Amino acid sequence: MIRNKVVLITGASGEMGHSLIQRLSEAGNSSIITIDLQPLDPGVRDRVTKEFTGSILEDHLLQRILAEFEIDTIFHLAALLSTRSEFTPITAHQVNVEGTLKLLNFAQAQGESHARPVTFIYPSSIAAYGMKSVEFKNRVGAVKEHEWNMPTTMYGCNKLYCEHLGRYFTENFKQLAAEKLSGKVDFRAIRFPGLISAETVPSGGTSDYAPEMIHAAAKTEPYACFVKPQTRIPFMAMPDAVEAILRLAAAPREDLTQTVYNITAFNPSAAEVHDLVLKGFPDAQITYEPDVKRLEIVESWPADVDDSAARADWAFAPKYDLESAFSDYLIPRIRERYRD
Ligand code: AKB
Repeated sequence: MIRNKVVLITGASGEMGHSLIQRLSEAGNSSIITIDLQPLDPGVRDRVTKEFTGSILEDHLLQRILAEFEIDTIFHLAALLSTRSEFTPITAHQVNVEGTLKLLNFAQAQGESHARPVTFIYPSSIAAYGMKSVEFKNRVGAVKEHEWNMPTTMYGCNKLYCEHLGRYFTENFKQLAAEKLSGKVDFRAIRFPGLISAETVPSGGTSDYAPEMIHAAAKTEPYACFVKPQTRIPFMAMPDAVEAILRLAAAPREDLTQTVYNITAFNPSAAEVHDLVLKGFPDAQITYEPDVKRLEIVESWPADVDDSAARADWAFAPKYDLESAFSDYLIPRIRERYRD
């Protein structure tokens, strides 16, 4: 029986999904299928082989995909982000944990059916960390993957636990491969910092203040920032985030010394982001109205992360630093986007 070989993207309508579809289809060597509750943006719809509208929690959807397609790689982007997850923690657990477990099990069934491991790319987050205090996080600086794994949010707990679930499935795979049985799941995770995209505005996250500030300025709307001027976490530009997941997916398994990797590009304070926004949009009206709960979440995330393992193992190298992310990517692209 012949099934079509494809790459599966879950949560494909989200901010990273659109950029990933564009990059994969431009590279031209993979057919793409997607799952999301929301329909894909018309701008990317014709780039995918098949779009499934529905939830990753629906077994019949996964069964249909299993019957029709042979999947090499899964980019599992579907998740409820950190702020939204605090409002609906049980739903967050269902989507973020039970959804990921279903997908891992699905990957295992795929791997068994074509006797090759399925590469499973999982975007984790700096939310997996929990720093004791602002003073402490600023003092310790860049944290390594194994340090301060004490998340304070439901989303952070979900991400950290799913990293372990993925490692469990992969160790199973390594053991089976050593015994020359069929391979199953090859799980690889990136702990992303806050992401800033020129194309989309995120929703439901807590690092959203930086992209919201820039997009509001471009639309000449006032913006009240929900963290303090001195609040600091790591960030990166969306094209570098997409390049990173593609690079990790393509890395030879034997080069990977861990299943979870930090990556980052810059770590400005909110005031430093504000200054760069003013350079591009001098009339921007930005004020600070910290939201106690959201500020507390951001303050529990590290001020910086150590990404030396990603740089050494799979040559992670972001193109944009803080200045060039604004001057060469964000300001020109966002200005273009809102031009009337
Ligand atoms: C969020 O704010 O929830 C995400 C993240 C840092 O994982 N952007």
